[in-house]
Amino acid sequence: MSSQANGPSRKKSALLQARAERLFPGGVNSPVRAFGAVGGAPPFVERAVGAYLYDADGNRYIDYFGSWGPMILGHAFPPVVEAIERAARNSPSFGASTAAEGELAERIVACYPCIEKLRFVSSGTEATMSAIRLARAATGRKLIVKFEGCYHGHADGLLVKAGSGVATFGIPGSAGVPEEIAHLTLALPYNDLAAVEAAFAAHPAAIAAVIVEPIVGNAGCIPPADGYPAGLRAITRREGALLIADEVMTGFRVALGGACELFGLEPDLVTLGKIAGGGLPVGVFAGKREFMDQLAPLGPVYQAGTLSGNPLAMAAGIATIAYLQDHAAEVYPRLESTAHAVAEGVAAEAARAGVSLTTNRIGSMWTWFFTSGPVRNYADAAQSDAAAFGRFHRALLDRGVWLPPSQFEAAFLSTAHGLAEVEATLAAAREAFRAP
Ligand code: KE4
Repeated sequence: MSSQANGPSRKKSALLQARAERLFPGGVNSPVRAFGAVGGAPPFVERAVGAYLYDADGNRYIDYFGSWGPMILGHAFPPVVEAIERAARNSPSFGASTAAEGELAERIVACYPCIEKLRFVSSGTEATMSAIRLARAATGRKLIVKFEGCYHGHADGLLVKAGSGVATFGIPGSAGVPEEIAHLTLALPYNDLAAVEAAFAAHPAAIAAVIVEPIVGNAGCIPPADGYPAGLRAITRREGALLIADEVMTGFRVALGGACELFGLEPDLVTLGKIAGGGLPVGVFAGKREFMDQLAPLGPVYQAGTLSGNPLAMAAGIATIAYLQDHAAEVYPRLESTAHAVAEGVAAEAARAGVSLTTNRIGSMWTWFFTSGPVRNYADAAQSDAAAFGRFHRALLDRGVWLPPSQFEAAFLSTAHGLAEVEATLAAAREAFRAP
């Protein structure tokens, strides 16, 4: 696979990149955007409409990362844009209570029966960080269990790698994370209930919560094994620990009620984000009243945010969730059939070219792993040929198809993607797999 020798001109992006590198570490405001995992220089996006991104040089790309999940209805979806414009005319922010917060909250509760109360924050990181503080307060315990390959934002206690054994304390996953904090987190292999049992046996009455991506997106897409979500629920309930379902990525994506709906999962707390804000900064942590009412100002757990429940973000979230609720019967089958055509279509092109791929997909989130597979956990995913994925990424980008720039990310598509985009993507993949 190779990029096209006469690939599209990106001169303006190159100039913008040079300025960005003088201003931002790595030229970006979030590391994955730097294309470090796939090589090449990232195009600078100027605008986007429907299924398409347009860069500073006027090149057009079919978008398969959708702002990392939020853009499920496509870019510049008119009801969302109009809602933001209307809200902006009343001033972008008040720092006071508004009716819009209640409207979006009621819509979220309608989609998630496990939620009795919620609180808005401005990112997924804030949501998971706050949920963990709440779980520690509610249980009086300190330890947290997470899973290798799952990402829950960049709070210190969640930037932790596995220790030497499943029951040993975590080690810092980033510079700047003190060992003392990492040692409060156990990082276990995903899809392995025996490892969870061993952790609870080694640390009786000490684990406050288990936080999990019920469908992993951050190691690439890794679905749970049959019975895994239910197994986590049973073990945590028996052991008196809270189960936190981190649905920042999967919420409203794989179903209106996310993975909780798909698997009939009733977590104690759930975190949401991305689609819930329609592309504006929104995070949510939510759950049973007995836990949520421990939050200030009612209870002793402090948590706050200047722009929490921001009127523009609420307007974008309401317009997005309302549309999904009103059109779910059409939206989710459409996303399923389009994603099937793209994901399995590219896999078929790879097979015809003798390229070994494992395709993991649930609904409109998927990953092509460059390995023979199966990919059931992070260790399996790490067997992938990331360099081959990088070549594939660059080859498709030069052919107008923009995949998430890492083997260990999920791809997404929107209701704006259709037959034309499927055919263009399969044609680009066919060429890329056949190029020397
Ligand atoms: P943010 O703080 O980035 O809003 O959300 C953190 C987060 C929490 N939980 C899950 C399951 C997530 O996927 C994320 C963020 N996802 C990444 C994509 N893998 C965001 C993209 C980025 O870091 O730039």
